[in-house]
Amino acid sequence: MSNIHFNVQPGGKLQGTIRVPGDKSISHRSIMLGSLAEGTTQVSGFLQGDDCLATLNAFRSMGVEIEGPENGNVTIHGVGLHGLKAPAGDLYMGNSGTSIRLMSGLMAGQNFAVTMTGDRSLSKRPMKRVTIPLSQMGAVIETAEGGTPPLHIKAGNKLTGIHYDLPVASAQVKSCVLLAGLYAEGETSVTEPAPTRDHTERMLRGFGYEVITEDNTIKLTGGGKLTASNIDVPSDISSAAFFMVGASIAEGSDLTLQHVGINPTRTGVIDILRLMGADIELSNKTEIGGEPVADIRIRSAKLKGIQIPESLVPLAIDEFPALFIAAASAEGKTILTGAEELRVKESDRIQVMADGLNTCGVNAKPTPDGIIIQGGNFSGGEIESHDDHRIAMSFTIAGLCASKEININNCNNVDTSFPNFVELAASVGINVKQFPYKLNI
Ligand code: SPQ
Repeated sequence: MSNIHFNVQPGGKLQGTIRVPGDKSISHRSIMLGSLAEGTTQVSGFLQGDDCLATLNAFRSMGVEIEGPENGNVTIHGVGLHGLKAPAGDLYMGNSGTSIRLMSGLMAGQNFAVTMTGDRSLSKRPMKRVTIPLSQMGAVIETAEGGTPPLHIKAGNKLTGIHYDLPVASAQVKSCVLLAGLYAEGETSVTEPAPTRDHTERMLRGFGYEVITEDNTIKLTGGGKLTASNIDVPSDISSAAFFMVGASIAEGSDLTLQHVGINPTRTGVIDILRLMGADIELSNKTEIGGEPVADIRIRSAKLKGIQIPESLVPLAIDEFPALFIAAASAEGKTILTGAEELRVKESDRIQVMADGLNTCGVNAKPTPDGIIIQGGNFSGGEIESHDDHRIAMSFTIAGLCASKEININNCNNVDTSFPNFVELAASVGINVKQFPYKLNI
């Protein structure tokens, strides 16, 4: 595959009304629960990005009949919790941490062995956070040295429910343990140190499974069944975030993003931008399939640097690369702490963003658990994305506040979460071009 890079010319403003693609987290979960449900699940608004397609292909290779995706529509003929078949080969999860971590919980409950692999970036990410609780439940899982993929999950180990205190605020670990709990004897419960995205709990309930949430503890009992339920996936607030930041920092902008998921466990980016002085208005609030959605209108505003409240960190965890661009164009200093998790995403997002900002002449100092960014002049330069879609997209919107061109290397992985990013960004006013050019064939 050729190395795709983006060229971004400085300046521009964002105007218009757009709809960004479907939510990645909800799309993954729709395939997982739809496959394991009894009956047929229709999904609309499904994100046709590489990550969610990795999940879809994995279930197909375990015997689930799945039609689509076509224009975001997927039909899943569920096989029930015990209807999966052994795949012919390894399950390739590409770049997707959500696929490998959530599916390790599900695979631990099967009566066949599975090996899950990933790309260069995923093969560096920590998996002990899921293998430790799963082995406490009775699963037998081997990892590569250092606790990274591939994961070899042995067949047919009987699982028993546990209570698990999550050592990190992670929706993937929480979901992994709860999904394994579907196959475990007795009750499985997890307590999280801070609220994280709750799409798994909401969707399980939507499929008729009892999940009890009491304060920060979530519990369910194994041995039940999932009943098929249709899912309308809202637009991904993590994808919307690039445009929220872009419209805030580019003078003269007025942009509306339609039908965006505003689940309160995901809206930290709105709270942080508002604390920085952003002009963000929510309208047409409604609830679809158990998930709140709204239209979001953003008008440009003078942003100021802030100390980001640590309580908002898990609620905006994927939006920090974009928020660092907002901080770089704001007046004054922005300080982030309590965000060490950013170091174990698709890249070390603290270091990689600091390097890129420094390249562009911004004073950004990484700290063990965060970053200090002095807002001010943003020139331009050559950026390495380190296989990380969110780094590539963040430096694309940075063009709006840059004084020189920005070239971003290795942007192939933008397709993992936002396949039409360049076209949509260009259509609302970002001066971005992709090389080699995308061929419409
Ligand atoms: O799937 P992946 O690669 O882990 O994707 C990321 C992202 O930026 O798209 C993280 F790098 O999102 C995670 C998110 O950070 C998706 C997710 C989920 O769907 O449950 C939860 C978060 O991860 P974690 O480790 O905090 O639970």
